[in-house]
Amino acid sequence: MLVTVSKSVVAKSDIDSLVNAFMESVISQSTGQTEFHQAVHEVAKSVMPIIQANPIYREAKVLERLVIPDSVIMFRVVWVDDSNEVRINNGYRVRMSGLIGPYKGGLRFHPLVNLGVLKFLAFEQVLKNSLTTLPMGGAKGGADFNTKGRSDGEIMRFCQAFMNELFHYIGPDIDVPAGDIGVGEREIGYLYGQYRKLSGCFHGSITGKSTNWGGSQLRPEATGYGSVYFANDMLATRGESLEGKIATVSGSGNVAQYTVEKLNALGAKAITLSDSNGTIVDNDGINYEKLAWVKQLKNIHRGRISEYANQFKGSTYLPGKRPWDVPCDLAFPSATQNEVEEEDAKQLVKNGCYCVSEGANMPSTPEAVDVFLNARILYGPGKAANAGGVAVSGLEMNQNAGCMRRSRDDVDNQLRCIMHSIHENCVKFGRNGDSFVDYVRGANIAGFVKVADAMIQQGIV
Ligand code: NDP
Ligand code: 2IT
Repeated sequence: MLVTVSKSVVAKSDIDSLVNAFMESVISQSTGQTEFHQAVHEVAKSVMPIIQANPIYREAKVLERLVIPDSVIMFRVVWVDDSNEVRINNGYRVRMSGLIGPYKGGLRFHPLVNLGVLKFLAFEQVLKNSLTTLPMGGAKGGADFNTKGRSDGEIMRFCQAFMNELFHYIGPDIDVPAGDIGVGEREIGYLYGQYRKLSGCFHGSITGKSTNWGGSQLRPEATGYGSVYFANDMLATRGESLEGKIATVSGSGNVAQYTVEKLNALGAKAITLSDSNGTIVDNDGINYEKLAWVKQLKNIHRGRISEYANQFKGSTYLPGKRPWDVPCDLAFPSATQNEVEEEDAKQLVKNGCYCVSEGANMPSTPEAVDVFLNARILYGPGKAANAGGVAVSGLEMNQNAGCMRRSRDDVDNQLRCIMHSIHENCVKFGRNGDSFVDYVRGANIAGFVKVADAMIQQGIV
């Protein structure tokens, strides 16, 4: 480490003014990109004292440089739907920082995708990837394409059209995309097939591939499992474990499914799942058998979570609701950004929730984060708690480069070790004088320092 992070040399009010001035400049360069501003603001608040205490960072303008992408690729995606209508979508790849490794981060297909959303995700990815201890830069991409209601043929044609352009910009040492919302095993298959056709190579240029053709064991499970391991590590700081705890989980996609699976394995009881239409509550617990049914429903039949309540007696469906009113010990927001608002956070805390582990990226609004920190609960922000997914992607890159494969147990052990080291780093940089751990500050500083040091060491480029 090139700098000291022990104590702040500048008064809090001065730090606030510096953060405000910095944010004014960021906002003026990226008008309307509200999610990006939100992500940058949170990090700036954490790292400004370190920057002020270390002239080397200030003079090199590390933060100013980190918030402007290395490059942004924007492109047209044209494809033909099942009724022979020509469809047009916007495709993107935001390469935020390549300082510590090839660009790495997922692709999101969702109608709300825009440049600001992808910049926020790419910015978070830079610090998240830094936390994993693996050599990966940060990127994110995707399209404003809605996968819902589309046939397999339409999904395939869209993925092929998307890759027709993206393929110019990716490669195992350049940029390695993976999945995110709306991009799962099916989409990765079609994307990789087209990449292989165009490049004529079997490179590890995408992660999340099927284990039959170069994918890592446990990559589908990794984000959800990792988020539960992170919660377990947070609980251990209070001498507790997951055993017997009641958990609420939002979403019902990749991350939510494997969060529930690992909660079951470690003796906790998950009682909710959701989608953008509503929430199901099952006080008996979403056991393995019920989870297997959910996986079929979501991954094969592409159904809605409301169907759970028809299938399993004793469960209820709450249309239009999120899970945060349901009393629990632990909460795992695993759907999307800003899905936990201030009132939700207050309700969670009021009902006794004392541990939140974020499977999703930036699921809590800044006001909700303040509620958690002021209540001094265990709060694991997404860039730390959900880093297991990209960490196993990093292991997949490493296996592809070495033409080798790792066993499930090996990958699981590495995932546990990586989540544990992220937790340790958050504690190291986030522990307050009174021993409360502010995991937000810890994750931001630990992720930032490594990237900032790399920036200085690599010169003004
Ligand atoms: P999936 O597409 O598999 O599932 C997404 C789930 O979230 C669905 O249940 C979906 O419901 C719900 N959802 C999506 N958008 C919204 C919205 N605007 N409002 C309410 N619910 C919504 O995605 P993942 O499980 O992969 O991703 C979930 C979160 O985890 C995202 O924040 C992603 O960035 C993050 N993440 C994912 C990783 C991965 O490896 N996949 C790694 C790290 C983080 P509906 O069907 O109604 O849209
Ligand atoms: O947000 C994320 O970390 C991901 N969507 C996974 C990225 C990856 O490259 O595996």
